[in-house]
Amino acid sequence: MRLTLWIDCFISNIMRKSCSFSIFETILQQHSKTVEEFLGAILSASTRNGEITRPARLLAAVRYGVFNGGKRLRPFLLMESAALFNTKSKPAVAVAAALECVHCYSLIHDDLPAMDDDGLRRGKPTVHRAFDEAMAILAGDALLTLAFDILSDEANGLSAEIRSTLVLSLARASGIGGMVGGQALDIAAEKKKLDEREIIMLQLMKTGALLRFACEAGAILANASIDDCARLAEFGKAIGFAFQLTDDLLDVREDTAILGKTAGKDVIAGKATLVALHGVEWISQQLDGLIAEANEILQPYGRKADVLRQAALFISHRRN
Ligand code: GRG
Repeated sequence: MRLTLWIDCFISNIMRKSCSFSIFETILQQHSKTVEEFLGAILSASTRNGEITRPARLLAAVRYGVFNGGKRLRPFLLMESAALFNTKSKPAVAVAAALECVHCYSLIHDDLPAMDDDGLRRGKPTVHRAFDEAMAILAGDALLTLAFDILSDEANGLSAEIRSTLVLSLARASGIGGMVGGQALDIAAEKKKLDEREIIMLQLMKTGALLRFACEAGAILANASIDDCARLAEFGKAIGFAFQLTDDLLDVREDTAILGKTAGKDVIAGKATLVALHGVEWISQQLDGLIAEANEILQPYGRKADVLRQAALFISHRRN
């Protein structure tokens, strides 16, 4: 192992035990507030040009599924990736809000009886429990559609070319060969034991694709070079994998009250996860390697990328 990687692993091990994420947490909260304000305005009862009316119960279900205490990690990653390239914040907020719409839709649909059948999300009753199944399906559909509305709207201040690149990238990340495809593989995995390669593929798609998009999109909207876009995509891929490994760990380690969603579901469903396959210690080592990799990818950006470095650490130490 290269010396720098070894040092990174060593530091991340120490930080794992004693780390405080104060700068990261402050900026996470600031970005979260900005994105929630944007979403609050766009999810008001007022119609937008071309709409007819917004049914009150549907709007209430959508708002319930969005404003229920999410960490807003994807918007944060997107806005901080964009900030590396000194871009204006207005377009980044809009694109971040669009991404959060897709994320919230995925959680609402994931909780449905036909999918994970979960009653708890972010510590509160899931949308289909608080409203009903039909409303939860429609709320998810409305959010997915709204995401592409926001991305393609010239009001976000981006050029037509960048808007269409973002629309295409988000469609690819969230659709049949991305998040939705990953969910399909996950459902199939209840009946078929997966090997390591198949589990990694599933995770890259189901959870990794949106996290990767978050980082790459920051560079795309800032009109960064092809190399920078590729670098941020690689960073997103590394932390996306770390995010999922931590999620698997949390499922076996934490209880429902801390997670805000039902704990132990993977074990109960007999799902093949990398924790089940290799054990907790192996996961810890992988996480250290991924943090080191993420740090190395960010090297060209120097201290400017410190907040993203902290984010990588947070992702692999989070408790919910
Ligand atoms: C139903 C189309 C469809 C897709 C579902 C992403 C997904 C695919 C399902 C989510 C299931 C799940 C809990 C996956 C683990 C990783 C994950 C996405 C956790 C939730 O993300 P956080 O922790 O959530 O960023 P918050 O609540 O903070 O927004």
